[in-house]
Amino acid sequence: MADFPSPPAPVPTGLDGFLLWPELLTLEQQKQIVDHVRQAVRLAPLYRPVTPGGRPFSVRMSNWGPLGWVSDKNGYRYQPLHPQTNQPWPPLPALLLDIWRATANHPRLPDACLINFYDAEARMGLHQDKDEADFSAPVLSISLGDSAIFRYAPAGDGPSRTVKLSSGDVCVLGGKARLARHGIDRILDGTSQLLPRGGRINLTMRVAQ
Ligand code: MD3
Ligand code: FE
Repeated sequence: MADFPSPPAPVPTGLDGFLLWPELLTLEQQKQIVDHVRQAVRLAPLYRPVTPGGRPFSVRMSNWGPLGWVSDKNGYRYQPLHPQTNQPWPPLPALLLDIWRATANHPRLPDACLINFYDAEARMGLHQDKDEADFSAPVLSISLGDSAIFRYAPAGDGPSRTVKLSSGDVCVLGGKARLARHGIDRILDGTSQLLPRGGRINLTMRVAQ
């Protein structure tokens, strides 16, 4: 069931369509989601993709859902199978779908959720999410564990800004923000006790197809 309350007003971000709810998730919900991530990565292990140019990502990844985002020498795409196990990705947990229904304000449910794991040294360069078929659907992001410095800039020209994303924060990137340039400058090591061995998990739900 849609067992997730309506969120309060999001905080201002200076970018139309970038909705941010700091600490929307309770500690209990965060622990539940971490538990789901542990189960997922037992079946669909975190792995380190390489860029089409052959450079390994510093972030390790897995996915939930009928489709998962992958990158290799052939490019970026969504595919139904884990590239190393050749097994389907595990199904999206109901709690995550409930969070989507409560915040995304979109008629479709996500068919993909990328699981990103950052150790203290991992980064993600400025990029746009353009591998999805329909940009009218938003992307929803959940941050867990150590805080991160998130950088974002308008789709075309314009200066970038940064905001700290902390454990339990939820953001929705829709409308004009859907094609915003964005990335992770750095992880703030030791800022959360949620993950016993530290690091940061980011989950991004998407309508891929
Ligand atoms: C802005 N992940 O997986 S989440 C990614 O924290 C990605 O792991 C980052 O960028 C992370 O592609 C940022 C916040 C986010 C997600 C999707 C967006 C910001 C976005 C899509 C459009 C604009
Ligand atoms: Fe992205």
